[in-house]
Amino acid sequence: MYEQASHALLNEILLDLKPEIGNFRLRHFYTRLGANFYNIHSLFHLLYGDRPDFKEQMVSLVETLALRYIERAPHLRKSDLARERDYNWFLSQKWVGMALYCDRFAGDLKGLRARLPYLQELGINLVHVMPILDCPEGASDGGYAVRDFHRVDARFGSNEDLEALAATLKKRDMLLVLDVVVNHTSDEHEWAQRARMGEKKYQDYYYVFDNREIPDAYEEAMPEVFPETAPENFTWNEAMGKWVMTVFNNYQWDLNYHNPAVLIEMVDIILFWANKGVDILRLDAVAFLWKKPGSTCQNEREAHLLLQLMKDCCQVTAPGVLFIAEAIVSPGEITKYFGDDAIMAKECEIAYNATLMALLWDAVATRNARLLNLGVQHLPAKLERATWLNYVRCHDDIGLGFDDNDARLAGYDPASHRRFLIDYFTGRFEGSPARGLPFGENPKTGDARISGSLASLAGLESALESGSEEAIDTAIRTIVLLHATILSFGGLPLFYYGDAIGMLNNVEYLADPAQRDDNRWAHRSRFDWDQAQKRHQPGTVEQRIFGALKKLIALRKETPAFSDFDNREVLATGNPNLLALYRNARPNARVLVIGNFNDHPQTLDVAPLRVRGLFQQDSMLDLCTGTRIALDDGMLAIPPLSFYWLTD
Ligand code: OTU
Repeated sequence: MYEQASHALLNEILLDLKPEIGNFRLRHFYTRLGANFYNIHSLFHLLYGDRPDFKEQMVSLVETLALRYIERAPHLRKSDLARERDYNWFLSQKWVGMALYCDRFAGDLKGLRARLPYLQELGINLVHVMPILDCPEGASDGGYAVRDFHRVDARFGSNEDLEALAATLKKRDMLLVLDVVVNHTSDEHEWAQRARMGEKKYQDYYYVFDNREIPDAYEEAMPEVFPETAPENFTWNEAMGKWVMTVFNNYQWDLNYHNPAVLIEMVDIILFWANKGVDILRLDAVAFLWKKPGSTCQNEREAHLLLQLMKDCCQVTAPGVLFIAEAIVSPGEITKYFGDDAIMAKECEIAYNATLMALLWDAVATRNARLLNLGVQHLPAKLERATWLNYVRCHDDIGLGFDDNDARLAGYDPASHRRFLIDYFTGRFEGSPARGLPFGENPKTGDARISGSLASLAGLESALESGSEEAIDTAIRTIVLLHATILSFGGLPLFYYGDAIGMLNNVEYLADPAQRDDNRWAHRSRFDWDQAQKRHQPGTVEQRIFGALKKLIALRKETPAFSDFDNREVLATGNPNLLALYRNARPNARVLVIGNFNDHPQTLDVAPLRVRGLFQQDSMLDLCTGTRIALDDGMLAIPPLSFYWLTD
């Protein structure tokens, strides 16, 4: 695409826009459109250039951007400008997040507003409210089967309640994260209903086929996401008399982005929520956006082009709004969702660090950090203005998505090691204290994933049952160590509601027909406010966990070395039980993070670290305890399942 041709087209489009658009003062809009148009046009052309209605579709896209810009409230435009100026604002160590279900945590959106003091007490200043858009009654995949993208589900409140929440959060310097489910809709969405009624326009919004010919071709290479509950990737729709692609559950219809109208609708939806005051949008299942027979239909180049396009469009209308990529894929693929320089432009500023999450659980099960060290060392470099969303636990199952080569380097056979981890966390492994559940077991491939709450996986449930003080202590240490790692790693730490008070698995879901086949509900319990009260009673499990995490969060926020400016180095320690991270900010602000993942005390020979200027004296200050940790004959001792944040 030539820049000149691009400019000429922009001028034509501007003349074609609806007259009401011209009447507004669109100064920043035009500047931003000018700056991004070449990319937008090129990407749109790559995807849709061979269509006869290409230009009309371009006009419709630009119109969408303009209309949503006109609607954007003055205070949001102001925040856009401020964030454009301070464009690395989200890399700061000051942000600490939590993901929660507003109903399960606080009843509804109004209730959530009333519960903000709990989050603030812990130090949380970024809230990911799990899906709240209108969904059918009954099974809706935890809100990921959306019926109306423009409306908050009445069960949680109204759009006004959400705006009120956004305003309250803003006043408290807290950020709001919401989901946009870009890959699919509920089969009760208006588009699906109209498709079912035979409207061709809406059948073209989905992957719809008359017979099995193309579906069969697709199936040859497509894996199954939910093999137990939703095997295969197509569902027969009787009313329509056609097959429709349903990669996730059979009631979740995959949107067809080969159709530009779908992309334009989705850009409009993204901007709609941006205009409601949402700071960050979590784009669900982005790896799946583009389907092509013969491919796995994940991580396709076009999926990246679509995300670049969404980002560039957002830059024009709501540049202060960030995207989180939810791409639970292999380590080498995840970083591409930041935007690969090789293609065209940036994609998502933030991406789930599913690799670190899996590696941390590996360290818990093996009681060593061998694979963790390798995996972290080999984490692909990312763009500068991009950051990891680091988490230990979320609402989904745990997939063991570390790299096979790293597993081999650590001395494991990847398949049997994964088998061991599944056995360990589901309690099938003799002596394992973990109480997880197997999720998505696929006899065809041998794959499986893991459900269960963080505390139950870390051994707290079995420890409390046995009443063994030692086992309880081990579980609590494990929980705190895992969180200490995500807090000091570099990136945005995202806690999961319930984990800060050690909530265990919950079996209530088994009584609900809409949930009982999906054991991810075991770790999506109703938040127990009575249990939470115990966080103020010294000596309780809740207080031991909550108190420790609260302190660590406060320390993180005070420690500039924990911001994410690619200032992390993994140091070789010679001890496979330790993970040592050198967080290098200004010379005197650097921090040496050392975690011991073993249940026995470990020692570290600090001689090799002296070349980095560390341990010039025979002690260093541990930020967590405020005490100086002294060497013993050149050796640093680290107690079982614990960590230091050492500074000069
Ligand atoms: C996402 O999940 C959501 O987080 C899940 O809760 C939804 O069920 C799913 O999308 C469908 O909307 O697509 O890119 O391994 O990690 O389904 C990854 C299971 C996803 C999840 C996977 C994930």
